[in-house]
Amino acid sequence: MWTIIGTWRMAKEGVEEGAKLLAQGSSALDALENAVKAVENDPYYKSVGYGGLPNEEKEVELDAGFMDGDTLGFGAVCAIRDVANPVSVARRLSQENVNCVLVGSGATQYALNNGFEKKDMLTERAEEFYQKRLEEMKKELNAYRGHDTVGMLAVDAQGSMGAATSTSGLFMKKRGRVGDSPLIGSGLYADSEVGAATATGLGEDLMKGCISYEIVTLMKQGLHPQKACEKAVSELEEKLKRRHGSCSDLSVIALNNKGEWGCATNIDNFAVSVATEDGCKVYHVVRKEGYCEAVEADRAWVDLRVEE
Ligand code: SD4
Repeated sequence: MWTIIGTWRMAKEGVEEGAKLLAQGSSALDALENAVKAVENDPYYKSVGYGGLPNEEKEVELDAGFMDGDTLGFGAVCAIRDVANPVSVARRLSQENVNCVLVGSGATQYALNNGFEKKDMLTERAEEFYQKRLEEMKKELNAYRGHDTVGMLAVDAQGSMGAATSTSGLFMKKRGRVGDSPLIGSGLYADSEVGAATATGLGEDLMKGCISYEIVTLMKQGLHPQKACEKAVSELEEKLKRRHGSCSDLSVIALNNKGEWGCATNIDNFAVSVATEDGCKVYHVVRKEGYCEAVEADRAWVDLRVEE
């Protein structure tokens, strides 16, 4: 038994690649790194890796996190520039005992010193979006519209688990801004004795609930991943509305060490990509009264490669 699951439609090709590896007996960690790399390398997706949208200075600053659910080893890079695969750097850092989280030029320097590929991550297409948004912003449109993170979770045939994230964060963010995605407990968490979780949405709000750690804790208390996701999202949304005055997009997925998975959201267009021995499927996450339902997406929609 093995399972790999990722946030959004954009995870699909990566999830399929991870699934191939898991089927051949690879570790969850190898499957995750390769799966996330596939999304990072695809210039079509504007919120992860190559082709990701830049900050307000037109620089592509990327965040990635990686967690080994067996050892609890954790590594992350924040606001890294000019490196092809931030997730691979995060994985390497998860094997270190100190200096596991590196930011900005320090993260880039570490990556290049350790043989990771240097790459200008700004594509022509991303630059066009940037120029267009500059024009739109003159009319005072919200700069932050359009942001997704790929977060993936896997359990392998040995029962080992991991979690990995990668994102360009918010479009038009301030230089140096870091979201939840590379932060342990907020953007991701994995514990092979229980399960793993990862989040996507507005980092500033997801962080307020340390939502990935919260979901793993709920699973540890015996909740099914689906119930744990629903409870964590609805409680954080309620708490933020009541005490902070507002709550933005919160979407999460979780997987336990039995291969059971769950997903929840407070928005209308969240989707998840899941692969098991039975194949790979993409689901829309549909909000119902008090719960969320994963409804399989039709083939035509999947083939459109919608960027949610
Ligand atoms: C961030 N959580 O940087 C990320 C962005 C994201 O869907 O996931 N958007 O705040």
